Amino acid sequence: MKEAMASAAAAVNAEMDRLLPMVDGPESRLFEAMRYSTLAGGKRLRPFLVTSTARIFGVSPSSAIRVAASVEMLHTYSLIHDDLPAMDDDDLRRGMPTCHRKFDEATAILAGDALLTRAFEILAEPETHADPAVRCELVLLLGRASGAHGMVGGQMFDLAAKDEEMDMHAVTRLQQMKTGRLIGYSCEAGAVLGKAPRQARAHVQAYAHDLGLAFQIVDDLLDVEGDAAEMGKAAGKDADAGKATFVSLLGVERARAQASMLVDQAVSRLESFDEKADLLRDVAKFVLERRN
Ligand code: GRG
Repeated sequence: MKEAMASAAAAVNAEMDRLLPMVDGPESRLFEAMRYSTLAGGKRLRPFLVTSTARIFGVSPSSAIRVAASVEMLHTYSLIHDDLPAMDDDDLRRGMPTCHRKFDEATAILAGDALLTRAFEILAEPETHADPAVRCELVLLLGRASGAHGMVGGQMFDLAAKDEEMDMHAVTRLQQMKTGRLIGYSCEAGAVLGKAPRQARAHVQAYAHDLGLAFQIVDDLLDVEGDAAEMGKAAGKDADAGKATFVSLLGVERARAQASMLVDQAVSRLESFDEKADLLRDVAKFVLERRN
């Protein structure tokens, strides 16, 4: 699994390098910041989900890798903006100074904006898929997953919820919007590229839903138990901020059991697929065992 993830990460890194060329001129600092944050590392989980799902449906690797690069750019934008002083005010991301620390706040805002925009531009380009209807659907789904009803809405919910009492229902909804929707998109995009039948697509969506929740529970566990050096970012931030999380509501043991149950359930959603879905089965286990 480690090898499969490393080789997929290398492929998506090369594609992002190609899709984000440096330019000369007064705007060169913007490109430097975009490349700094995007090529800085990270698990490349979302790209892996795109290419692994695309594999089930026989999608050409050149299409899948562009969609994988696009979602990683959008994810990187969210991390850059999340780290800003107006949000989480973090100094470290992926083991390196955050974008605004390395450059400056204005450059970091613009780098995030430009990565977000580039992500949609890539989807709309003809090289992504020969069928314009497929490209259009990818744009629509990414907009829904990442916008006010998805990730950005989830971030607003998170900011509004600080110092508020939250129950399991509220925390689940918040995390589903903030993190789950983009993970869901990453899986669904592979099915859209392969024009998967409705039933197969529903199985992939169900898998992604469970995986997204398990991912977030593990994220909450790592915030409590993880090692900052291994994670490349600060730990203990949720407790410091007095945030309600799956761990604060369930406790460590029940949260771990819940994540494990969700991963088993995610894998069971793939029953109707053959061995081509093995990477998705294996990555679900990786999500449970990850240390960063
Ligand atoms: C600022 C518009 C805006 C949105 C921010 C996703 C998000 C919303 C903020 C990220 C903050 C955070 C730590 C969320 C918890 C889960 C998460 C998305 C972690 C980071 O994703 P990983 O673990 O990171 O996949 P790498 O570095 O491996 O890509």
